[in-house]
Parts: sequence; C-alpha cells; structure tokens
Amino acid sequence: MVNFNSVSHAFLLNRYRVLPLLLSTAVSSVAAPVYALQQSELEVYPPNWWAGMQNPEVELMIYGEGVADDTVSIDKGKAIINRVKALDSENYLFVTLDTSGARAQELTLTLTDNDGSYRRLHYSLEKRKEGSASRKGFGPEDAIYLIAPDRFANGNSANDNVDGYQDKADRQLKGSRHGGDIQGIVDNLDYIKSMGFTQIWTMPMLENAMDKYSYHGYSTTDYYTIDPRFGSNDAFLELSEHAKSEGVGVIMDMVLNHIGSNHKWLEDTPSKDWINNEGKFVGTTHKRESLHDPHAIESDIKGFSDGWFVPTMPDLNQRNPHLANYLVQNAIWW
Ligand SMILES: [Ca+2]
Ligand SMILES: [Ca+2]
Repeated sequence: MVNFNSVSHAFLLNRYRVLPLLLSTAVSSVAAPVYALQQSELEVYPPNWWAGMQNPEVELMIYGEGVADDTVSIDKGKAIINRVKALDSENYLFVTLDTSGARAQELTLTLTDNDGSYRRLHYSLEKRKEGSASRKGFGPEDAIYLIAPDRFANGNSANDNVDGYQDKADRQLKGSRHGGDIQGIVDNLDYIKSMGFTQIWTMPMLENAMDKYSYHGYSTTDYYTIDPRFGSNDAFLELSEHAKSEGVGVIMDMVLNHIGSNHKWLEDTPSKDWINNEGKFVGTTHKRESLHDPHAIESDIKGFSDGWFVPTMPDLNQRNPHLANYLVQNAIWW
C-alpha cells in the first residue's frame, strides 16, 4: 500500500482496536447486554447544522463500525426522522432529519444494534448568525484576486511541515509545498486591498493528505477540515473576518468533481456507485465539448464526465443522491 495515507491509517487502526476493548469492558461490568459507547466512535457529517434554515431537512452521514443495520431514534430535542437509508457499506447510515420549527438546541440520537447495544450521538442545531440568510456572494462588480495559498506568503513557518503529512516543504522542488498559509494572506490584506481588489479567491484549502504534489489543493481528503499546513478551520474564519473588516470578501474554492485517493472513502466506500467507473481508474477523455454539443453521443459525455483526471483523483458520482446531499450541505456548512 504505497499510497496509503498514514494519518487515516493510524486513525482507523485506533478505532478498530479501541472498540472491542470498550465492548468487553462494558459487557463484563453490566449484567444485561446493554452498553453505551462513547460518541467518539461515531462520526457525523455535517458535524453540526443550524435551526431555522429555509430547507428544514438535513441528511446526516453517520459513520461507525456496523452502524448500517442500527435502528435510530431521537431521545431528546425537537426534530423528526424523515428517512433512514443504508447503502452497500455496513459502516455508514444516512439519517434525514426534519428540523421544522426547531430552535437552536442539542439533539440526542440513539443508534441501537440488533443485540440491544446502542450508541448515542449528540448533535447541535446552532443559532444562525443574524442576517446570514441574506448573505451576498460575489458579482460582476467585484475585482477578484486569485491566490495559490502555498505559493503566496509564508506567515507561519511552524506549520510548513506537520507530523503525519507526507508531502513536506521544499522550495527547491516545484511540485513540493513551499510553506505559504492563511496567516500569509492575513498579513497581506492591506497589499491586496491597496491594489483595488474586493474579493480574494483562494485555490482549495481543504485537507490534501496526499503523498506528494498536493500544494495545489485539488485532492481533497477531508471536506470539513482546512489543511493544517495552511492553518485551521479557526484560522480560515479569522481570515474571513479580517478580510470582511477591510471590505474584502473571501471566495472558497471547493472541488466537487473528485477527491484525493487518500480520502477514507477509498478505504471504506459508502456505496458501489459512490466513485465513477466502479472505483477503478479510467481516465477522462477530456472531450469537454461533449457537454454542450447537442449532437454528442452518450459515450463521449460519459467518457468525459465520469473519467478520472489522474489515478490519484477518483471521480465522484454525484448522481448518487446521498453523495449529492453531502456535497451540497458541505458547501452550505462552510
Ligand atoms: Ca507556513
Ligand atoms: Ca466527473
């Protein structure tokens, strides 16, 4: 497994090692075979949502060992379970909540297995910021400054290399990381503003835990985490707030067509149709004109849209409605 990502590898090993230990401890100390596991053994995406959204539904992707055949109930909080759906993997469950009329609050979901064991999931519906529903994006009146964050300015040399991330900083190599980061953009907001720009468009800054050639940011390995070599989710928020106070917007670049091959969806794929071409590399034809040619043949359209750019960029099948929801909700979350 030459391309295996050491970060997610370590994470998975921990999870599967810890789980049986917790189970055996709990069983030996409780007479009835009912035991609660810690929330840390379930992952949920999006990690939180908001009350009072125009669309009251949110679809949770819950990830945990054997969760697909669990039954789900809401034990605390005002929300209704509209749908529960398992796909091919036994470790993912998709739960659609209806939050109509719910105020900001913490919900408690209980996921119960066939043997009566259960896991609790605490889920926050947060209060929306005032005016967030009328937020305005960029438009034709804007002057946009495009930044490749790794190559723009290094504001914090302490994050140039991060333990667990293979692709190291080396300014002598054009394909390596060069150390630029979010702090470097914050430090230069005056400079960007002084040139008359009203928006900053950064190339993608989500985690790219790839072995090499990841500086461009187009190989997402975690849709909910800023790459630590650029900073953190909090640092991204600070950039947004600093820029806003200077009258400059921040445009987030997100890659929805494909992931990086070290994304954990490659180790444990939610469904057989999650990744185009059955999860195996088939290169795109690059016949882009097939998408707008009214006479294009289906094989050309499919060859372009379903093919992968390179073997390290598995192409996502957004026709799967759960994947489509995941990506749409992720964009709203940010
Ligand atoms: Ca840096
Ligand atoms: Ca595609």
